[in-house]
Amino acid sequence: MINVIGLGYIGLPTALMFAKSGIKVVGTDFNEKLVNSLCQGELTFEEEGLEELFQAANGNGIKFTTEYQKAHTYIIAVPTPFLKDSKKLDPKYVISAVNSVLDVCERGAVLIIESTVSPGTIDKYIRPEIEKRGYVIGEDVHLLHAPERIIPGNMIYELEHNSRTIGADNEEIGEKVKGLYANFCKAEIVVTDIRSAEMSKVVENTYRDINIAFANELAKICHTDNMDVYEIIRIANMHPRVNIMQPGPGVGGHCISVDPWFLVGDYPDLTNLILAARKINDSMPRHVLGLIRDIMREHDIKDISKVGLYGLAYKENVDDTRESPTLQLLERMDEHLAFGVKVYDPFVKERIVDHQFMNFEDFLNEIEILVVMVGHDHIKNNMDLIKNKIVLDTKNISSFEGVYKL
Ligand code: SAJ
Repeated sequence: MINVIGLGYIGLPTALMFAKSGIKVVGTDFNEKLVNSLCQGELTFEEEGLEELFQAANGNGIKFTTEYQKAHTYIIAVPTPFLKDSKKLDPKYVISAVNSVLDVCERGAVLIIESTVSPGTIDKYIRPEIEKRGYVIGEDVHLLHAPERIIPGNMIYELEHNSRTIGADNEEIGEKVKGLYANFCKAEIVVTDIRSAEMSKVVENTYRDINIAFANELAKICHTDNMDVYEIIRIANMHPRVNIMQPGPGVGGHCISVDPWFLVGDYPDLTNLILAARKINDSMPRHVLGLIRDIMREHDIKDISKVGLYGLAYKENVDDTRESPTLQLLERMDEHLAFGVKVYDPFVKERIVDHQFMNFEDFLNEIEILVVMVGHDHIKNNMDLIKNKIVLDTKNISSFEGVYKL
């Protein structure tokens, strides 16, 4: 039996995949409301293919509870909050989950940490927690790190098709856990040591952050001299060894905008490029604000409440708003300017900011300038409704006459 700890964006789909493949699974989360919803057959977030997977797992008897289970294998997928001031990871939830597992687990239990952690976290914080109880790692408890790699919006596909990394202290246990994941993962599974697994995960996200920062810097250069950054990237990418990503209003989410800081924090003298990329991406909401001001000036619009931001999620077709560029933009707007700016996101059903609309048409009726911050399919399918607005499209999803871009 596998006890999956943490039933959020990563833990839940992972638990469901194991259950679908026929393994007995119990999912544990300390959030009672979440557990109750799952027990009643209700999902708590949207994701392509999740509903079908949920039904298949329920059919195979998956259980959800707030209690830790006596099990042989544990997968820990709890949040790893980012401390904004120190730019460091806070391992408190992982530590607490490990301790709760140790309270109930069988001797020889396998403890797999899937949460992304900064390189060195497992040696520094997790091993000591286990050892201080008198357990011998590798005998009483096996400790592994199998960082998740799936992308919100395509999680279910990627769970099956992305390669995985298993960090283990020895090859034998690494191979065993590889066999476990092979129940649903059809791609290559690499066994390595724990530190390399921690580091490679953070490196992957840092690479993406740097690539996006390059695109964003190009957008700023092109804007200055009236060049079309999208056309330039499109042409450059036709070169067989060039693959530049797309500029945008900023980099959000809990991964790409967070993980590079772990390297900057631990190696401040060696991370000039990584830090520069972070700063460029973090500067984008301010850049968008500058563009909004220019457009207001050009059209002689003085009232910021005539501006509407479309999209609160951190990217297209998800409801996750963590570190979202729109929230960053709202934070950066000085209070006078922010007063009254309108916001709408079809995926975000709870009111989380002032002047947030729940209905698209009501939102459109109130504004003159529409700023596309997120390229949800919803707006792509409603282009006709926005054509009579002044549109600043930061996601390059439209092609009609007069639209402003980055
Ligand atoms: N973005 C751009 N331009 C692009 C692509 C993305 O500005 O060309 C922006 C998005 O709009 C968003 C941010 O970057 O605000 C991050 O989105 P994303 O789609 O690049 O990545 P995440 O954060 O959803 O997921 C990433 C993935 N990592 C990599 O692709 C290397 C995913 O595979 C990881 O599992 C995930 O981080 C994680 O949990 O670490």
